Amino acid sequence: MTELADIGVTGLATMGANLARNAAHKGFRVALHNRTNEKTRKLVAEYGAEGAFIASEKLNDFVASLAKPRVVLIMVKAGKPVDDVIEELLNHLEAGDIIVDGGNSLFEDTRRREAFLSQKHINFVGMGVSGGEEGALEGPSMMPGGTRKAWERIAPMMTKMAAQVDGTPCCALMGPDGAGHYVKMVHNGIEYADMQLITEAYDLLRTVYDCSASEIAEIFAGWKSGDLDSYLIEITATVLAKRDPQGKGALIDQIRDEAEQKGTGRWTAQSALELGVPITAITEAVFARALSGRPSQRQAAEAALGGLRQAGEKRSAGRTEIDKIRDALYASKIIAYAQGFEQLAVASKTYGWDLDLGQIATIWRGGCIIRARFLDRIRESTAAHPDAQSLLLADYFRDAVLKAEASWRDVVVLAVQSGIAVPAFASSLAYYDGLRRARGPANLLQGLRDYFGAHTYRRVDADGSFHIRWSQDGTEIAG
Ligand code: NBP
Repeated sequence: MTELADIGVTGLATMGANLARNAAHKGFRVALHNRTNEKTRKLVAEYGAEGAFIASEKLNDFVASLAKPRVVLIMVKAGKPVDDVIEELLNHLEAGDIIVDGGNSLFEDTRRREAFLSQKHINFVGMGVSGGEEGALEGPSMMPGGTRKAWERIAPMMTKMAAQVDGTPCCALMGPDGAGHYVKMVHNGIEYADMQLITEAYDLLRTVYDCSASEIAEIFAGWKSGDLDSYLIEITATVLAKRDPQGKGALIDQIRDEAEQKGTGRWTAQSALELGVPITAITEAVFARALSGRPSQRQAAEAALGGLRQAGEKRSAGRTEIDKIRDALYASKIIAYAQGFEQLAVASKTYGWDLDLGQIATIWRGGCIIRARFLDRIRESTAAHPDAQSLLLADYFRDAVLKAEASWRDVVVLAVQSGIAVPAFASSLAYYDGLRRARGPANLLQGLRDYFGAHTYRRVDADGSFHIRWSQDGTEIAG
C-alpha cells in the first residue's frame, strides 16, 4: 500500500502549487488536489520528480490519501470558494482533522469558520502567507492562527517550509481564530504604505529633480546599504533599472500609472476605523491607489486646473537633496510601522488574541514582502520597551525620527510648493506632529459639539462632564 501523505494541498494555482513543491522539497509527502484537474496534472508532469506527491482527481481520494489526523491546506481564492471547499471537505473529514486556510481571507470570515468548525470538532487554522510566488516556493513568512493543539500538529511542517533568518523560522502561532489572518492583513497594509512612500520618493526625484529612471535606480541601490535596507528598496532599484523589452527606453515609462488592489489594504484601513486607531500612512496609500485608478478624471483635472506648480527649470539633485529624501522616507516609514504595530496591539486587546509584537517583527524578517533590516530594530525595541505606548517612544525610533525631522519637513514643504502629492509623507508628518502635542486643538471640537449637540465637555481642572446652556443663559451646568 502507498504511504499516506503528511499534508494535502487543495487549490494548485500559483501559491498552492509552490507551497506543495516547497513541502515536498523539505521531505514531506504531499497529497495534491484541485477543483479542475488540469492544474494537478500539470504540476505532476512538470515537477512530479521533485518529491513525493500523491495526486487525486476526486476530493474523497485526496482525503483518503492523508495520514491521520489529516492536515488539509486550502489555497483557493479568498471568499466564497473557501466556504465551498470547507463544505465539501466536511463530507470526508473526521473529528480531530485540521483544515488550514492559507489564502488571504478576511479575519472575520476566519473567526466565523473557526467557530463553525470547532462545533464539528475540526481544527481550523487561518494562516496568512506572505512572499508571493517565489516566497511560497523558497520559504515564505507564515502567520497561523488557531488552537495550540492544531499548531503543534502542523508546526514541524510549517516551520520547515518557512523562510529562516539567523536559524529562526519565519512562522509562529500568532494566536487563536482570526489572529493569523489579521496579522497578515496588517502586514499587507504596511506593505501598501511602504510602497506608497517609495513611490513618493521616486516622484520627487523624477519630477522635482532632473533624475532619470536609471539614476533613481542607483540612488535606491545605494540606500540598500543603509537603514532603509529592505526587499522593497532592492526591487525598486531593479524595476527602475529595467529597460523596455520593446526598446522604448526605461520600462517604467511604458507602465500605466494605475495601481490595482485586491483588498487587504482596504480591510486594514476599515478595521483601523472600526477600532479607532489612526493609521494615516496605510489609509492614504489605499486612497492614493484609488486616485491612480481614475485616469480620465485626472486627465480632465490636469487640463482644467493645470499640472505641476514648479517654477522654472527642474532642479538637479545633489547629495544633500538625495539624503533629505532618504531621511523623509525613513522617518515616514517608521511612522507607518509604528501605526501598524499599534493597530495590532489594539486588535489584540479587542479580540483577546495576546499577540506578541516582537514575535511578529521576528517572523517578518524573512520570506515576506516587507522583510527588512528595520524589523530587527522593531524586535529589539519591543523587547526593551514592552509597555511603550508607541514604537516611536522606543529609544532607537525616537532618535531616528528626531534626526530625520528637519529633512522630512523640508521635503514635505518642497513637495507642497512643487504641487507634488506626497500623501503618505505628509500624513505621516501630520500624525507625528499631532502625537507630539500633549495638548492639541480638540478642545475647540468639544466646544462646538457641546454647542450644537449638547454633547458635553470635560474640564482640565475638574472631574465630570459639563455643558453650557448656549441658547439660554450661557451658564455652565454639570452634564
Ligand atoms: P487564486 O486566488 O487565483 O485562486 C485560484 C484557485 O482557486 C484555483 O485553484 C481555483 O480552482 C480555485 N477555486 C476557485 Br477560483 N473557486 C473555487 C471553488 N469554488 N472551489 C474550489 N476551488 C476554487 O490563486 P493564488 O494566486 O494561488 O492564491 C491563492 C490564495 O493565496 C488566495 O487567497 C490569495 O489571495 C493568496 N495569496 C496570493 C499571493 C500571490 O502572490 N498570488 C500571495 C499571498 C497570498 P480552478 O483551477 O479549478 O479554477
